Amino acid sequence: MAITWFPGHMNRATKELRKLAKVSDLVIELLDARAPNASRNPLLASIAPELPRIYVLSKADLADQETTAQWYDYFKQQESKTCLISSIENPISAGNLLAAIINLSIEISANSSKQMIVAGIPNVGKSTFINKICGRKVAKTGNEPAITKRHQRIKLLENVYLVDTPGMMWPKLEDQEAAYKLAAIGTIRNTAIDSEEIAWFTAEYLLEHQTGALKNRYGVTAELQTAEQEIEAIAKASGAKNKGSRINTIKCLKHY
Ligand SMILES: Nc1nc2c(ncn2[C@@H]2O[C@H](COP(=O)(O)OP(=O)(O)OP(=O)(O)O)[C@@H](O)[C@H]2O)c(=O)[nH]1
Ligand SMILES: [Mg+2]
Repeated sequence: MAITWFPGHMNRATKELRKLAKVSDLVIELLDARAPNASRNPLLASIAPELPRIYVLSKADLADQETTAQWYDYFKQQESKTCLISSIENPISAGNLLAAIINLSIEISANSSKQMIVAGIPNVGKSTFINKICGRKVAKTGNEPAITKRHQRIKLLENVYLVDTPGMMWPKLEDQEAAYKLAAIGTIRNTAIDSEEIAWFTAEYLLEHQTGALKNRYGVTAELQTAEQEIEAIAKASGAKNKGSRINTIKCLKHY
């Protein structure tokens, strides 16, 4: 099933973002560290190419550490761009953010106000990031895509503002393998996907690329050779079963 998901509020948010970019100084783009390339929204690149950018590799606690380090180096070396890594254990503080901003030669002073857009795909952790930076709950969060529906301007310091934005997809997902990865990490509303299909895609993908991590996480000692064996191991470790002990593949997907 081809995946496409671009509800009306995202279309509206895209238009508003174009206006917002004209009066902002910086874009903070959150990418899911489990799939940084798939989670780069091409619309965002086209909306504000001239603005300095901080990439935040979010949910690093769920991602492969070495791969995250390679992406960090890749973004850091780009002109007018830098990168931060965020995880549950090590969220970005206001101090970390301000240091990154100064590094990009953006001056924070009492004379001029600065506005920073926090943007990215749905469910990547934008609102959580803002709450951590502010040290209090100022934005609504939740573990499903499209929680934030409208822009919200938040004062961080005197003269420094953050704008939380709705998670944005783009109208045509040309790269369907990337779209499947986004579905697997919870970017796309489950009414727009076939969850069973995504569960099998994820099982095959992780078997090919992350067998070691799978075995560690689910305490598997035997060799995992097929996606069926993998799903069975996850169901055993997580109790993802229906009545009659039949494996519930969709629950297994939620457990990754
Ligand atoms: N494991 C992990 N979960 C995180 C992290 N940051 C955020 N989350 C979780 O990810 C889910 C989505 O967080 P939100 O902050 O609502 O994401 P958002 O990008 O604002 O989502 P939308 O507004 O729907 O676009 C929540 O359940 C958060 O607790 C992280 O660093 N690690
Ligand atoms: Mg949000």
